[in-house]
Amino acid sequence: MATVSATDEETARREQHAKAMAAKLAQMKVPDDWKILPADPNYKNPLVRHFRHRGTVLTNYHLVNGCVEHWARFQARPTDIFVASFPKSGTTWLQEIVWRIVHGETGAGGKADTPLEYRFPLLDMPSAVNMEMRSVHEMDDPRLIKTHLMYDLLPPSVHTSGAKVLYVTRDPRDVCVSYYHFSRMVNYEKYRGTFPELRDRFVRGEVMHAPYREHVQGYLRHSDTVLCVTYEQLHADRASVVRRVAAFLGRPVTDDQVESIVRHTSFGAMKENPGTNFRHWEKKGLVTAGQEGTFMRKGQVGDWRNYFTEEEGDAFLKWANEPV
Ligand code: PPS
Repeated sequence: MATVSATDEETARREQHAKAMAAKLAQMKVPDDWKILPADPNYKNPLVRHFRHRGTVLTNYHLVNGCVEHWARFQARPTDIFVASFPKSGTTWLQEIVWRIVHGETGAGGKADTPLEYRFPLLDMPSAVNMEMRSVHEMDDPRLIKTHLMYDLLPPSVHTSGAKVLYVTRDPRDVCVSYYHFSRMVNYEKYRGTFPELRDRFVRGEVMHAPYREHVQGYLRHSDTVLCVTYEQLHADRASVVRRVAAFLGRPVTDDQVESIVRHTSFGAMKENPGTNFRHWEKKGLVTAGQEGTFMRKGQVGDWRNYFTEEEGDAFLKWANEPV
């Protein structure tokens, strides 16, 4: 697969933006409810800092970009559809399925090879200048919105508007492995610690959007209103998941449509699709082409076996499943 390098102009723009945010952070009074976590030298991007805010971990990007004010202003609509998750749980997979159920192959929602973050932007950041995402406010109805926010941090109107919320979970051991590679891949983190170091940070609840258990259990507690699916179900029987999602959204699908959605959402198809493999990130300098592979990495169930011993895997799973 051909790699694309960021232009000098893009690299310079990104570095300038990161420095401007660091300068802004240095000048601003950090609100009392944002507690900075100790700097971790394993993050080779020295500009990233993690904070604990209202029980979750966010970064200086969230703070400086005013995300809390953005969530407070956000008004959900009854036609909105949210795909929520703890990062690396299969969000992109479920998003692509939802997008195809709502929009078919093309149409009002744009083309399928348009970067998914334009078709299905993230709620969590307001302007997201740095991530090049589209603002949720610019979208036509029905708005398809991704979020990694914990259930209790969602703007209240999400719960009262009648908007539909879907949540995807995955074997936490595979989530952690995928998280490790993602943290290595993105230049805003450039994680260079070992897997056990990242795993311990994950368990301590110090990675972005942690704590993991509270995140997952917070949504699963609302499974009477939130449609919960798993990454493993998407692997084992995607057609059934497509039908469940379509029924939940009140958008019936024919057998042909199910077959087409299943085909277009295989790992191979989504890796080939530059829109779902986030190939534009290379041009933007968000990732360095060729260094850590692409967003669509392995897409497997059980890759954790290459990173945990059997005992470590059992202990991690026991920890992840403990009620909090
Ligand atoms: S993110 O950054 O939080 O939105 O990431 P997320 O989309 O939740 O998770 C990325 C992982 O999901 C895998 N993925 C898939 N696996 C199998 N089939 C399909 N179609 C598919 N689409 C995405 C992706 O490869 C990441 O997992 P890993 O284990 O790293 O490969």
